[in-house]
Amino acid sequence: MSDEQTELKSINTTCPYCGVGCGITASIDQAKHQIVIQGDESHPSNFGRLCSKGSTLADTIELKSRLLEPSVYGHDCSWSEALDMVADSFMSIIKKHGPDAVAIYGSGQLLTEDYYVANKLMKGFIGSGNMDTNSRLCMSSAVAGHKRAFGSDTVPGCYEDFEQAEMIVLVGSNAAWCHPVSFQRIRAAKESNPDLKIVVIDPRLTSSCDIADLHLPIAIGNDTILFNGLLNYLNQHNALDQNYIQQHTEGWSDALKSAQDSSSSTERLAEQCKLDKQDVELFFKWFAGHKKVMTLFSQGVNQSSSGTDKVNSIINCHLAMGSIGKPGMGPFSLTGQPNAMGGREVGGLAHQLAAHMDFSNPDDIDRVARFWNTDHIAQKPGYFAVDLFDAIYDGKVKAVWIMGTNPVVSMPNADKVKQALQRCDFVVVSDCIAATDTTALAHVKLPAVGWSEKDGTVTNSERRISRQRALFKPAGSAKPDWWIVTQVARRMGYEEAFHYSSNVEIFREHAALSGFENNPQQHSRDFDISGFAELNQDEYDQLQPTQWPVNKAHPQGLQRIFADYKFSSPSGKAQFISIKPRSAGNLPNKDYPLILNTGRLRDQWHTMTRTALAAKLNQHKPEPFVEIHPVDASHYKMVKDTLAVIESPWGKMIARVQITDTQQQGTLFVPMHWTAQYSSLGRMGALVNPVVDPISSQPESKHTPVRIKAYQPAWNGFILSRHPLEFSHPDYLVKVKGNQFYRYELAGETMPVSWRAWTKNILCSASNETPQWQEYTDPAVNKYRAARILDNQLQSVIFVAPDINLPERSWLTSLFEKPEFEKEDRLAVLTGKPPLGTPDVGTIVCACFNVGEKTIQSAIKEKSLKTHQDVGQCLKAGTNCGSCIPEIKALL
Ligand SMILES: Nc1nc2c(c(=O)[nH]1)N[C@H]1C(S)=C(S)[C@@H](COP(=O)(O)OP(=O)(O)OC[C@H]3O[C@@H](n4cnc5c(=O)[nH]c(N)nc54)[C@H](O)[C@@H]3O)O[C@H]1N2
Ligand SMILES: Nc1nc2c(c(=O)[nH]1)N[C@H]1C(S)=C(S)[C@@H](COP(=O)(O)OP(=O)(O)OC[C@H]3O[C@@H](n4cnc5c(=O)[nH]c(N)nc54)[C@H](O)[C@@H]3O)O[C@H]1N2
Ligand code: SF4
Ligand SMILES: [Mo]
Repeated sequence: MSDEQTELKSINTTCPYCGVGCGITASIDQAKHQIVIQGDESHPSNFGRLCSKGSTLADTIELKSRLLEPSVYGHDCSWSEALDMVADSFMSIIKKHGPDAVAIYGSGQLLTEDYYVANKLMKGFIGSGNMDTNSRLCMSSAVAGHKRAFGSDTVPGCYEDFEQAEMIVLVGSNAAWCHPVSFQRIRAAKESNPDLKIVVIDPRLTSSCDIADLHLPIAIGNDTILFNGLLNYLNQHNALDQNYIQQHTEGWSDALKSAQDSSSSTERLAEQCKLDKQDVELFFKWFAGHKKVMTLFSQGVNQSSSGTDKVNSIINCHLAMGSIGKPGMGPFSLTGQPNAMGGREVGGLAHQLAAHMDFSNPDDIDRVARFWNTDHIAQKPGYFAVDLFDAIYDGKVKAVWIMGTNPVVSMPNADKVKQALQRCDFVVVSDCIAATDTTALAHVKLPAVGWSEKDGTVTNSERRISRQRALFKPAGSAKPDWWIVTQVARRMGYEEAFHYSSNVEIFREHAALSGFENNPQQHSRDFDISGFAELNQDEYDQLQPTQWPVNKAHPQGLQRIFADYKFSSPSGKAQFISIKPRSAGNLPNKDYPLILNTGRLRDQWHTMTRTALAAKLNQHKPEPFVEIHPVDASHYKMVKDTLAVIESPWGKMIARVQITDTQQQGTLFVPMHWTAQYSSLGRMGALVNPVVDPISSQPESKHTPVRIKAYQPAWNGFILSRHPLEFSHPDYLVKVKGNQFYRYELAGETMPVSWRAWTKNILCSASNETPQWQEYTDPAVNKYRAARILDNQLQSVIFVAPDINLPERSWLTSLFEKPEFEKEDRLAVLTGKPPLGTPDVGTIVCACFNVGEKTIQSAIKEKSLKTHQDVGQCLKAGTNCGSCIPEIKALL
């Protein structure tokens, strides 16, 4: 180590993004406030691997974008002012209108400790069930399905099952992009065991199909028909485990009858699901022919008005084959958020109470009330997310506290949600980021510590509790969410119940509640971590990743639940559920003939508040887009790379057209990520219908009737600038942070009178310097280009044209990384074409190593590369997280 190098401190923590729950080893340079991120090789959920998002976490740690000070009605203030304001306003509304006039809307991105106290405050002490969470939009169908089948919300299996399985079915999951480290684990399992069968059931041909032996592009919403058909097939082909069915389950004959009623023949089924009959038969044959089958499911299942039924139709098939509770098999719900599971444990959903107890059981209410020592406990469920925002809109709920979620973007019918908050008497938002679509509507903003400062626990998809540890001191005046909640609770008069001085005290209490009057012999509540109830600070700090339950019977935790085939239902048996398939809530019609599907991209996290800060993550898909099948594209006169307006009865958005046969005819796909912070019209939540599942109340985010038409602006253009720019929106604007530049994609309905004046106003207004100015105008064809150079460095370029005939951005953006602006660049910049011999990398494919499409293409050609491994060896592309491998393969 050289003299300048300071000693690095190494801390193990957990990734704050998806439910895979990867362990991270962070090497910290406290003095420079810098970290180096690596996968934690000892963490059993990832063994050292990270995906593009986890690997770039260091790039998201910046002060500029952070919410640093509390504020009340737009004015920064002290913590005590802000906390008093929240407590007083809540109390006065409760006094006037009762406890149900206030609500908390939380998130699977809160730590368990944060979540626990928020839930305890609302349900235990304010005395209302009005604490719901964004998990209502994410996991609630899985929760309801588990509860119906097992009597408890329990994920039976674990990641180790991937290696033991003979067949893995991915239903409504694009794990390649959304659970990349688990996906790579499955890929590796397949590589070492080519007999492992992989089936992907998804209306789109996604990157996850890269390792699939069979892809079933099911028509959106029809999974219950398919799995009912499978149940029927298993029965007809003697693939049942009669013994298991008889001894450990109930409801078989009714479930079978429903399945028989709904799937008269494979032809009919294939027709309904718009699948190939042979493909369906092959899937059924494989499922019936393998003992160790795992079915991994995610939002294509949960986010549906039949979401809960979809879950149970899957579980039914596993129960019929006796494949639950044994290694290498079973239904497996992939959780979305880092602490989606922890939120379910504390009871964060409005129908839940705490620690896997809920309002449906009066004994639970009594038990929790005694444990919390309160006589104020809520007696009934509160509003579920969609109803909650309707109740706010209608003035029934007059104060809401939103923590760790961005509902103005992520809720269905999001324009109404925005109006609801605009009409609400009192809106409090706790966030770590200053400018979000939701903080924009807050009366009180409370700065929460973000990842790298937060400290506590999260639980991943396989029930594994891991520690997130603080790497740095809080930024500005930011405070932990648990601290903020307890301070408000104390001000509301609940000093004693919220007298915590550290997070470990909260964790201990949560652990104790999970074991309170919980008899493991009777399987009364699977969620039992009473083994942690006595943890001291040091043990908490050293806590190793552990799968619950953790109790006397399983002091080290437990990999698989239900191995004894004892379930948590009153009879101790698992329940078959009779499934009668239903169609989606709103079907396409004459005015809205297409179906809109929504979902995720590889490199962005939800509403982009953090991932958009990492330049590397913005290169793969820089702009909101809509995917459309070639036949629909020609029918609706869509041209590649132009803009389109998509409208539903609820709202509209504008997105860039991508024509692809990975999309089914009659359907469109848009990513869920863009917000008003990064795009003027890319907030897709505005379109999404507020239909919910009748059992889980989870919104149907994957199926909204829409129409599409070309957006025909008078001009198109883009600006690249070394510094962020402020300008009043043209009609279409998308902002992208790059490495040492900002990119603005633009379009407008009217031409400015003078392009020169318009441009100078935007690019030069903030500075009084006299830059060198290069420009080129062709008024005859309405083209304009200009470059602004200062101290021999490119400051900004603008290109405008009446059509989309504009230069590629990749070479131009590389000029911002150059220390000196060279002579040939100077000449080339206005043509937008690199000087001869300059490499142009093209669109970034590998975000981890920043390798572009054109670089890969030319290496393939020049070096005759044959496989993705060859490309990896030559360029490193695809060798870290592996999520770009499908794209590399496509280039090959
Ligand atoms: N990169 C990235 N990763 C993430 C996230 C992120 O924002 N970015 N978010 C995390 C969170 S919170 C979640 S919940 C998970 C979500 O993870 P996933 O559920 O895998 O992600 P989605 O893209 O929402 O949807 C998955 C697929 O469902 C398909 N689908 C739509 N309708 C149907 C249907 O009716 N049937 C079937 N079988 N499939 C259908 C869609 O075409 C889509 O490809 O991802 C987590 N991981
Ligand atoms: N159409 C459509 N809509 C969807 C989906 C879909 O597939 N399609 N998916 C749904 C699903 S599964 C989900 S999970 C939701 C996600 O939707 P959201 O929860 O709205 O999305 P995020 O961007 O994750 O919002 C998290 C917010 O919390 C902040 N934050 C991060 N860490 C902390 C913290 O520690 N404390 C506090 N106080 N704040 C923090 C972030 O800056 C951000 O503003 O979207 C849902 N909406
Ligand atoms: S797969 Fe990626 S996003 Fe998910 S936990 Fe691991 S590193 Fe984080
Ligand atoms: Mo989610």
